[in-house]
Amino acid sequence: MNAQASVQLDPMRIREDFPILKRRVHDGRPLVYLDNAATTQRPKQVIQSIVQTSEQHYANVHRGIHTLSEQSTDLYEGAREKVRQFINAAYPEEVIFTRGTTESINLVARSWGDANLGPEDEILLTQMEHHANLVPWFQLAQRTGVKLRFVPLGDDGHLDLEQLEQLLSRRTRLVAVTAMSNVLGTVPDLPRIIQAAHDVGALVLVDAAQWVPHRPTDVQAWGVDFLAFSGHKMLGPSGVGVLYGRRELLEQMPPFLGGGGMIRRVTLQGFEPAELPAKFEAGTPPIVAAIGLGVAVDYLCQFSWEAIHAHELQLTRRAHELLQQIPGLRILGPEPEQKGGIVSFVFERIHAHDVSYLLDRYGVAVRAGHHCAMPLHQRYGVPASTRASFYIYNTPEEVEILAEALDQVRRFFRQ
Ligand code: 7TS
Repeated sequence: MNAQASVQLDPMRIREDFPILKRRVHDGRPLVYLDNAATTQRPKQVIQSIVQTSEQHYANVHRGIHTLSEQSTDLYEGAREKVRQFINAAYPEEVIFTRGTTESINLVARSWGDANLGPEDEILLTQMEHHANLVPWFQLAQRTGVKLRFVPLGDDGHLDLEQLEQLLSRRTRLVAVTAMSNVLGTVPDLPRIIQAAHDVGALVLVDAAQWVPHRPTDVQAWGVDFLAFSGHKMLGPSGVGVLYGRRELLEQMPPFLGGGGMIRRVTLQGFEPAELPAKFEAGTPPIVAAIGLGVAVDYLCQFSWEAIHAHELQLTRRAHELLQQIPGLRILGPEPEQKGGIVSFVFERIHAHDVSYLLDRYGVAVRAGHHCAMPLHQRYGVPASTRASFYIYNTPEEVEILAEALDQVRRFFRQ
């Protein structure tokens, strides 16, 4: 992180780097992009990297002994090193490039889970997980008989950590938890969870899809065993993500996908897997996207985490202040100080899809539905919610446009 980085973000200057934010939608209305928890936009530095790699350096990696292949391999491995520093992993081979958070979690479930777990074992999850951190474990349970347990959410949108401590036992082999809820924005007390899990000998997987783009990540300081995140939620390209795993664990785990690139030797009798990280990167990887992710990391590193957090908190506070004044609107989850830049809400008698459809007419892009967290919505007795989520390029004026548009939606449905 740049020690000289200014303490305050200047979203107007940042917006200059994002060509898409100049777009207009519906009768020339300026785009108000508040769907950042789904995916973020890319700065021109990342877009240029995609173009430049494609125009100048593109070839397959780790294969050809020719100039372009060496250049693309250097750029690809350079991106791995940038990601290593970004999350403070001890070794570059602990950074596995995947297609995204979903694939990273499936990799752990298939590889570590299938090899190590059985009917006597338990995995502890929470009621606020994204389906990407639920379904792979359900599938693992179907294959191996492992039992799943769930930490409940309180009415306030926080995890019940006393319950968590009671649910932990010597049978618990893994605790898999999100670092930030994609619906409520809730930030659980990870140090306490990691400590409690390790105390009973369980490993910890952190779903950091919503965390890594917004807050500092230090896998060594946390002592986390696995961490998963996606490039497209942190200004990078889609189609690339990361699985961080502690080296000793990854070394012991069998490969997930088989094919080219992940082997040392193949005969007609079988195969020997390659060393890390190649063992987990079968087939041609997302070369251009991974290099673009490295550029997104560089881009983010020009800001301090304090400045990013302060900016998102300012927007979230303003959103709470304005939205709470709208009759019939209820915000789900914790207060702004206790969560990330995510504001999900329900409107009495108006379906989230209608809200989102009408907001779009005002140029405002939000997400509506269950946000791939159906059990969380079941917990609060609502089928769906509408979600506004903020990032470094959003402005207080955009939050005001959201609030005004929501008031129009309310009036429209009152008629
Ligand atoms: N985990 C969390 C906490 C997420 O928010 C998401 C994506 C994923 C995992 C899956 O990431 P992917 O890159 O593999 O798709 N969340 C959302 C969302 O909230 N709206 O669209 C995607």
